[in-house]
Amino acid sequence: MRDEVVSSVLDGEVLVLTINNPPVNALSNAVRTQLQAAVLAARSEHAVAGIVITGAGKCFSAGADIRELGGERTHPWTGEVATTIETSTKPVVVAIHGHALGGGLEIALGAHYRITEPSARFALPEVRLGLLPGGGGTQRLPRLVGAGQAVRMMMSGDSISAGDAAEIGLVDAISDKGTLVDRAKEQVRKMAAAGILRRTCDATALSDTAASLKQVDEVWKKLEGKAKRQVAPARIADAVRAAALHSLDDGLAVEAVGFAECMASPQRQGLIHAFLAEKRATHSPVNAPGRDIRSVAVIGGGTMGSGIVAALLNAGFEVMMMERDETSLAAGKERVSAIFQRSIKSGRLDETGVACALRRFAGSTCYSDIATADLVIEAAFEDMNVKKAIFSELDRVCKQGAILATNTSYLDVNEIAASVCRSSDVIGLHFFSPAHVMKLLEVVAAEATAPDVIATGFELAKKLGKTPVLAGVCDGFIGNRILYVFREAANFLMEDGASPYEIDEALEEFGFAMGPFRTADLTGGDIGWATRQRKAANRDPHARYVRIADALCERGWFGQKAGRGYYRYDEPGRGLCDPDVLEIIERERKERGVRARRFSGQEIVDRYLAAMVNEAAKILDDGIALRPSDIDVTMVLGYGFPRWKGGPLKYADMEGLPGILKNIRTFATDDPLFWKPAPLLLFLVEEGKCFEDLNRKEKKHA
Ligand code: 3H9
Repeated sequence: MRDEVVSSVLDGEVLVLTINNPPVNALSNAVRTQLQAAVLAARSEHAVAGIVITGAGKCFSAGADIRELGGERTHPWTGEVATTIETSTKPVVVAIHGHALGGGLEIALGAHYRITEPSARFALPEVRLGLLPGGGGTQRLPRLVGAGQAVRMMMSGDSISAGDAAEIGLVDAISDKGTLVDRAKEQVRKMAAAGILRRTCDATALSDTAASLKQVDEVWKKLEGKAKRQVAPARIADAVRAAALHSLDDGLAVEAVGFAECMASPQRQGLIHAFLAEKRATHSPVNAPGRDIRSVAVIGGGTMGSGIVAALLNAGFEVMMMERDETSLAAGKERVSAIFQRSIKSGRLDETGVACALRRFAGSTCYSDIATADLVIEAAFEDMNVKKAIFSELDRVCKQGAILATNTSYLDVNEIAASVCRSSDVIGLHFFSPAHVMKLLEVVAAEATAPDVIATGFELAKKLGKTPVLAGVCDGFIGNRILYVFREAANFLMEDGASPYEIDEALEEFGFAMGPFRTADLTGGDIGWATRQRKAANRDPHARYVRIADALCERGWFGQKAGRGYYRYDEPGRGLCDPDVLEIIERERKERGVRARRFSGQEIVDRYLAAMVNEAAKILDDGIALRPSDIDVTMVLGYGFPRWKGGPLKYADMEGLPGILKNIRTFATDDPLFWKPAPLLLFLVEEGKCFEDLNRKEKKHA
């Protein structure tokens, strides 16, 4: 017997169809088939006067089953189900709670009346997966709410509240919590008795064609620059223009062509990979419940510390900021306050929300004040002795069972853990700056870290709205270890003949938010300089070392904050190419006896990406990352890797690993030490496998 994923119950003359496909009522093939069959059967069922469609569990429906997308498209499609509902001769009312997303909303748009709980949210987020709403959404939503409103929703993928949905005409009524399905039944009875069918295809929000086309153009013009490398937004604009110009059927045909183009695009593969990779990373890698965390102390009120404080306050924690003296504490508090002021200005928070958050915030200069904290996050200066001194104080004052976390981005968490009497309570929580904005959290498990401490890191990330990635201990963990290597590849390219501007341009053209030299100017050259000095004693004497960055730092050209770096910042803006920098580079080349040669944009991308992929494979070999997709998540969320390419290892799979290995071997003829192929890469190529094969294995932390 096939599984029942749509149940039907007849209540008087109302047929109630309930989608029951946990966890999010995704529209799998079985759901679509059973829903379609039930609505069709009701047509000839005399006992049925009208239909209510609702969802079991936590939401109405999150749309197409993302794991099925990309496989063969099977009938009935979401659009066919929506049309079957729309053309039903008996009224259909949908009752929405939780979420109506993507295909879920498209099904609802096919109905004759939409009623919702006040807390429900609505979105057509397909664009985030490289798709357009292919279940009739591009045609029905604009007919209902107007072209401008519809195209904004579809191009952003953002969700709107029930209140906003009612205001724009997307839903017809908001019911009290708990009475949703009863209200829907009542409504369908009324409509059946009065013989009313309100079909979305007859809605008139597009009746002024010229105005509708203008609205699409206006939204598109605003987004074109941002979306220019992506397929889906342009196809959404085409489909909504078609909705304004043509009949529903003709518009649906344009939608179908656009959808097929999006499905065939590698961007769709990259974006869906990124979505699934994030979901996979979020699962705790240990079989243990986390510890209860209510109050958190943050040591250090600098940029990082204050960002972490803001993130914690936003998530509802009681937070204490610790600083060494009153002046530093006042400065730290000022930074937190500035973050909240910016949130008010941008509309992310209102005055009441900020006041409520700040009531949970306190500061101290005395360790004994944090004795009762459940979690302490040290975000002090990046120096092992400073960290050890702080952890020794924490060891002395903190209550038993408190978790002691360090936000170090490079230092040895095992060494920090070994310096206290409760090593199993120590963990790395590596936030990315600005910590209240960036979604990535590297959860660094030291050798002695207890499983429930790791689980707490994962639970904390979820509460903060961040994506956790488990990392082992090594210099730079996952992200910064790879960063070091691809930055080296960029430095070699620069010394060998490409200008920093050509390198940035090639990589920005590839899709990185910023090239490596623009990024260095933004983050400040002094940090990297200090790291290089720290590592100088242990550097392999045979390893190539490019001195150009040091030469800039010696002149105080630390980047944006100094007004000069690789670029000149004479006035606020993106920075100008600097002939003085090119002269310094030329001088360095001469001193090294390097004859500059030209690199095409493609060669620049090939070297940069090969370095990234090779180091990522070494990280997997070393057991620092649990699976390839975690590395993709890290690079997408933390290092500006273009999401629509999925991440470096998805990119490598799509390019083909043999080609990447061939490139590495070619580059190795100049520098065999740097370009030594990772054993895992050699193995995968030999076996004819790819990184995705390793994602499929269920992984747990050892
Ligand atoms: C679409 O509809 C195309 C149409 O136009 C049709 C064209 C013909 N499918 O996030 P959570 C899983 S495109 C399959 O932790 P939350 C998720 O992976 C689709 N699985 O919970 C996770 O599984 P696991 C457009 C899905 O409460 C579990 O559900 N729709 C789907 O924080 C729980 O998820 C979207 O893009 C799905 N559609 O948030 C919706 N959705 O535990 C994307 C979720 O094994 N989804 N799962 O890792 C979301 O935005 C959030 O998941 C949601 C729940 C808000 C629903």
